[in-house]
Amino acid sequence: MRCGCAGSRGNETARPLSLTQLGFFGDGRQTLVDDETGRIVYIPAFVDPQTAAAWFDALRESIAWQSERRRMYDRDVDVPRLVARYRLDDPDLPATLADAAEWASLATDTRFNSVGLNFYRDGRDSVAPHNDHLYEIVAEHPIALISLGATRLMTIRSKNVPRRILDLNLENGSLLVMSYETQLHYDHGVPKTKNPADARISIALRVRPSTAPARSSVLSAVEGSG
Ligand SMILES: O=C(O)CCC(=O)C(=O)O
Repeated sequence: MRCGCAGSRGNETARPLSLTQLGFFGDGRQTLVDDETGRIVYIPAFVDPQTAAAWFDALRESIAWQSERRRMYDRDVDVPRLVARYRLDDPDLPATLADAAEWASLATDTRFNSVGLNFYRDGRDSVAPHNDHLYEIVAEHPIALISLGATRLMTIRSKNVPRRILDLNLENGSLLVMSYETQLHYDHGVPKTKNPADARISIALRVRPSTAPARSSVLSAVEGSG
């Protein structure tokens, strides 16, 4: 299966939307996987363009973006993107992230408790194919990814036969929802591109186990070294 999913739907309001407005009853929603391997749903224009632009600017300016290095084989390499992470009950949570979490929670009927941020400065930034660590997410809750800024390709590939490849353009303002089960069956990644690419920010909402070690408010994301 290969999917060049694209499309957009204008929405002028800056307030949280009802489920009907969000397209959960068909308007623009694309169900990419819905079987025993899990469920992947893509919703273009989940966030209206004005709100998406305001969120992008606010996050780019206000987040204490971290650059990281990781051990790869026998050497340390730069993680090719900037990252940050908050718990949603953090008193210092930026208002933009509280809003984004509320929208995603409403759309997915999920009480997320964690938000990871990725800042792709240009086409050289990326995240390598990976699945979320299963011990870091709670079963039966989905992962929600809101994309802001430049469109970037996400590749979603099955780990086992039958081989499936989904090439999905993540557009500004879109929401991608992946069920927990998909993390068992698929890897996802954002490859580097030689095409000109402006900056992109992704907001990744998750339900983390309450037993997860306490960490400071802004943490480096460990998912995917790119
Ligand atoms: O930037 C994206 O859309 C993907 C981010 C991702 O895979 C992750 O945070 O684990």
